[in-house]
Amino acid sequence: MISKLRNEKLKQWVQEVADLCQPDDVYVCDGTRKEYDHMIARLLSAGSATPLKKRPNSFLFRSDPSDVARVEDRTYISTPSQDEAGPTNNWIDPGKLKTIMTDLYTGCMKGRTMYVIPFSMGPIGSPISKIGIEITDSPYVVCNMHIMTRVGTRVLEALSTDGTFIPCLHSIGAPLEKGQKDVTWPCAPMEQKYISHFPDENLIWSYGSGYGGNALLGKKCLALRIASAMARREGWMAEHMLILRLTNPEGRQFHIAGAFPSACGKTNLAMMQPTIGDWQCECVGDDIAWMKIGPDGRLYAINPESGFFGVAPGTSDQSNPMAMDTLKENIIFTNCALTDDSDIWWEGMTDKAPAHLIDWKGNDWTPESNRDAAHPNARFTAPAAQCPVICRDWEKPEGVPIDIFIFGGRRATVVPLVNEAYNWDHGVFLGATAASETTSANIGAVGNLRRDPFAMKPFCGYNMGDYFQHWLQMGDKLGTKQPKIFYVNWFRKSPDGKFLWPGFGENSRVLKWMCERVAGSVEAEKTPIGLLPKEGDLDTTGLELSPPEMKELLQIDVEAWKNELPDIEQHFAQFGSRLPERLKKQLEEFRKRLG
Ligand code: GTP
Ligand code: SPV
Ligand code: MN
Repeated sequence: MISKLRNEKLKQWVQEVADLCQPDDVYVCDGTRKEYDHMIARLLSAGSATPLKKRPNSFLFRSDPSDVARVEDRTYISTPSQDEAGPTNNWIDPGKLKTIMTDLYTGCMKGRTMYVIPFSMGPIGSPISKIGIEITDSPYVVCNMHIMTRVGTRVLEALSTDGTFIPCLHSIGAPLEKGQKDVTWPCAPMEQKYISHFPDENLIWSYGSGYGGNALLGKKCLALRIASAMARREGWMAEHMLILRLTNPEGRQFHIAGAFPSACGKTNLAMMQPTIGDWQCECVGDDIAWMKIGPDGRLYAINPESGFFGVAPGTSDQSNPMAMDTLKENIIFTNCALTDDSDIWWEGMTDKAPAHLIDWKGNDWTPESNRDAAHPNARFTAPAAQCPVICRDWEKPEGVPIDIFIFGGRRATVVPLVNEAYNWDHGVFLGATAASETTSANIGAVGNLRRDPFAMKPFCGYNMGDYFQHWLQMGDKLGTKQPKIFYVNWFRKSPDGKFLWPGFGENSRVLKWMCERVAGSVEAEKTPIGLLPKEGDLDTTGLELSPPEMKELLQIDVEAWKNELPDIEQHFAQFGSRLPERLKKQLEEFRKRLG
């Protein structure tokens, strides 16, 4: 199989990895439906997959209860010096880390097949696209990569004999001794998990986990951590952003890119169905944007992925009907609950839970069970092309021109529904100081407030101080073609703990105001934190929201904002001399505006 590879570097690397990991056999993926079916058949016979009768070609997987989300504590940016990785990343010296991991990789694929997955992030052959090769011992990963990226022989053809690729080595870290029976979700214990990045070499080594961003290496590892470092070197941007097209009743298109932390609303906003008359929303991407300045000086974005790896809980016909329509066939569900009639269910899918389920751990469940039936980070893997509102231009190699950037997060208090930056530097300040309550997309405490600059804290492949500088420089290059920057919070709560804002499709009202700001058709209210909608400018027709509730949503409590200052100072202080002067200036101006 290896001898069939025509790219010398690839052939050599695959041989090296095979020698190290000692799999029983090696298989080079061709990306065909036949191959997918074959993998699924293997997973079915191993008991890892459950077919879903209600959804053609769809399967449920249950992970090991210890392997349910990304592991930020075990994720490393391994640059020659710790300073290059910066204060927001875990760091181990590359030599040391490679020694540790080479030890782990030695013989780690015994008893298993080693799959070689040629994949393209971005349309094959597009000048923006990058080719990766993932080596993995997980057929579940192969199936997911088929959906999430463009896999197969066409990629090898594009790579040709001398093309370059990003090597992504993955092992679940669970070799099988002769005669040893496999488990349904093999993985390694937490202390052996390593999700490692070597940005100087464009190299990814992942060990021990089979879940999501830990294992589908095209996504967070390549398209964000490695790509962000490449983007800085090459003068473009790799961001944790959804991309959507909004068309107003007059037919004018606005393209919006939004960065919210994990499980904070990107997928939902990307497929949102506007509740306001005659506005149309189309989805270009739900998680990652690669952006380059085009010949006209504007910023163009592509979605490097070809699927959605979306949060299942909370998804319903009410909250995200377009996602529900996408999920009808050809889907991989992971850690959802199983119904008695062979369908899936999760918290929030229906008002009333079914009377009986098999929960994500494989146990009987009833509404009296007092625990979640689906894991809070249960996910669906779905082909993007199946989304009824996928934008007709979603695979356009040159991308779509961005008019608006949105930052945001999950904040029960303090942060208003929407706020526009005074200018680019102020917008970068808003992104750099973004804070959000932690979610179950990472293994760790949920609900803790943390600074998550640009929603990139877990995904920036270099020093975050330099990343801020890169944003400022991109703004300088864009000049008058800069997108406008906004900050949103869909998650403000009333004193009795309820969300004040209805969210989901109603978020279109906020996007409409942004578009009107871009078009210059409405004024805005100057406040210490930024520009807010003037009374009556936010379209609330038909919304059951009382004037006091609306007031609370847009409320700016100056004292509460003053209380944020010490934390912002501390956050900035960790970057030392790498913190751009222009951001220090923004902080001082903010302090002055607060009085
Ligand atoms: P990742 O895939 O982890 O990057 O997450 P994401 O940013 O795409 O988040 P997603 O859209 O999947 O939303 C995560 C959770 O937030 C789901 O349970 C949603 O139902 C919920 N959510 C999304 N948008 C809104 C909103 O506007 N209001 C409220 N209250 N909840 C929302
Ligand atoms: C996220 O956590 O931001 C995700 C899910 O999009 S994962 O691919 O697991 O990182
Ligand atoms: Mn994400």
